[in-house]
Amino acid sequence: MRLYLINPSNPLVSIVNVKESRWNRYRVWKPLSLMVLAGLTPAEWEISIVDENLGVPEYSAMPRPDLVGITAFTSQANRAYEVADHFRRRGVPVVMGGIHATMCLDEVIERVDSVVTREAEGVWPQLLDDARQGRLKRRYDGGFAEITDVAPARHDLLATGYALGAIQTTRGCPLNCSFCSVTAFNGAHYRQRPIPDVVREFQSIREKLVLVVDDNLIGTRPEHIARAKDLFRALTRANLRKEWIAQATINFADDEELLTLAAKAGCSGVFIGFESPSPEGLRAYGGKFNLLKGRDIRASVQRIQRHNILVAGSFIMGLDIDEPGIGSQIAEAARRYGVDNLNVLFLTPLPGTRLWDQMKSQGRIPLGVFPQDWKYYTLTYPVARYSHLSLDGIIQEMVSCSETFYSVPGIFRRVLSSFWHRRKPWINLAGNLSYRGNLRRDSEAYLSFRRQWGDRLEGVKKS
Ligand code: B12
Ligand code: SF4
Repeated sequence: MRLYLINPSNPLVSIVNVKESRWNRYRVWKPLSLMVLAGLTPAEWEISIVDENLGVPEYSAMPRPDLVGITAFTSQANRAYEVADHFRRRGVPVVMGGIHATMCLDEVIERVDSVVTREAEGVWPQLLDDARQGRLKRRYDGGFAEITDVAPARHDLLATGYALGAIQTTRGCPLNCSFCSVTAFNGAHYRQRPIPDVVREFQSIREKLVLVVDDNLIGTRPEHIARAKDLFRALTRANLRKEWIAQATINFADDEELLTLAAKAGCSGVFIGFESPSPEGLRAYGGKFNLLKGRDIRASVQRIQRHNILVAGSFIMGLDIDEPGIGSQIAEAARRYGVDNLNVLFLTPLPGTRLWDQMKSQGRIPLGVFPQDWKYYTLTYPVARYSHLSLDGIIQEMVSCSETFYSVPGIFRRVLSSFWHRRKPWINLAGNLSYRGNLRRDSEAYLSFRRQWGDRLEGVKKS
C-alpha cells in the first residue's frame, strides 16, 4: 500500500522562496504534522512525504498511490484543493486534516473523500484500515489526543533540504488570545509529552539546529515551569550537542534557574509575541496582557540574552487602537526592547477564532470570497478593514516599520552587539539578512495586492 503525505505550497508565502534569498533556508521548516502521521502509520504502508515548499513534483510521473493525505494551514487551502483534485481525478482517495480542515469542515468535505478534524492520533490507524478495505468514512474526529499517545515523528523521512529539524513537546495553550487559532484547535489544557519520549525523539533528529514547535514551551503555571526545567535537565544529561529555538512567553525571563537550564540544554533563541507596543492594544486581544503589564520589557529581554539566547520579537499591526504612526512605534519599541529580530504581521481574522466572529459580524472581512481568498490569509496581507488605517495607510506603516528596523545601520548595530556579547552572531546575521532580503519582494507583493484588490477593500477610512 502506497501513501503520499503532502504539504501544499503557497507561492505568496515569501519565506519559502529559497531561490530569491538563500537566507530563507533558515526559515523553511519541516511539516512536522506529516512526519507525526508517518510515525503513526503501520509498516505495511510505503510512505512518501512531499513538501511542496521544496519544489512541486510532477505527480503524474510518480507511481500511483493508494491513498493521499494532505495537511493545510488556512493559507494553503487553495493549493490543497488543487492537489486533491489532481489525485481524485485519477481515482485515488484523498483525506485532508489539520487546522483548516477542522475550522472549515463544510468547505473541505466537499473537496476531498474524507476529513480528519482535530488531532489525528486517535483515528489515523483506523482510517488507514478503512482505506485498505475501501470503506473510508467521510469524517473522523480525533478530538484532543492523549499526550502519551503522541508517536515520535519519522525524522528519517525528509532527511535533506532543511537547515532545521523539528519537534513538539507540548500541545495546547491556556492563554486563548482572540486572534490565535491555537486554543481553539488544541484546547486550553496544556498537555506535556513524557520527558523520556521527547529526549528519545530529539536523539533521532539529524540536524544540529532544531525548531521546537510548541506554542509556549515553558507554559505559565509553576507546575509547567517545573516540567520545563526537568525537560531541560534531561536534554542536558542526554548530551545531544544540538542547538534549538522555541516559542515562549516573556515570563521565560523571570526565572534565572530556568534560563540557565535552557541555555545548558541548547536553547539558542526564543520567539516572543509582544503583539502591541501599547498596553491598551494588548488588553483588547491578549491573554498575554497579565504577563506584560507593568513589566520592564527591555530588562526582561536582556536577562534572556545574558544567557546567550537570541530574542525574536513579534508584533501585530492593525489592532483597533492602531493609528497612523504605528509602524514607527513598533520599530521603536523593538529597538527599545533590544530584540535581535522583529516579525510584524497584519491582524488577520483566522476561521475559528474569536476575532473572526467579531470582524465577520462587523462586516470587516472584505476579502471573503472563499476558498479563493484563503491564499492571502498568510498574516502578511491586510485582508481585513482596520479601524483607523486605510489599505494604503497600513501597507505604508508595514513597509516603513520593516525598512526602519532592517536598515543597514540597524542590522549592523544588532549584529555587532551580538558579536560583542558572543550571542550567536552568525544566527543573528542570518536572521536579519533573511528579513532584509525579503523587503523588496514584500513591497512588490503589497503593490500587486493593492492593484488587484484595492477596490474590494475600499470603503476604509483614509489615513
Ligand atoms: C511550526 C509552525 C509553523 C512553521 C511551519 C512548519 C510546517 N511546514 O508545517 C512555520 C514557522 C513555517 C509556520 C508558518 C506559518 N504559520 Co504556523 N504554526 C506552526 C505551529 C507553531 C506548530 C505546527 C506544528 O508543527 N504542530 C505539530 C503537529 C504535530 O501538529 P498539527 O500540525 O496540528 O498536526 C496534527 C493535526 O492537526 C492533524 N493533522 C495535521 N495535518 C494532517 C493531515 C492529515 C491527512 C491528517 C489525517 C491529520 C492531520 O494530525 C497531527 C497530529 O495530531 C502552529 C501552531 C499549532 N499549535 O498548530 C502554527 C500555526 C499552524 N501557524 C499559523 C499560521 C497563520 C502560519 C502562517 C500563515 C503565518 C505566519 N507568518 O506565521 C505561516 C504559513 C506557512 C505556509 N506554508 O503557508 C496558524 C494557522 C492558523 C490557520 N487557521 O491556518 C497556527 C495555528 C498558529 C496560530 N497562532 O494561529 N508555522
Ligand atoms: S499565547 Fe500564543 S499560542 Fe497562546 S493563545 Fe496567545 S498567541 Fe496563541
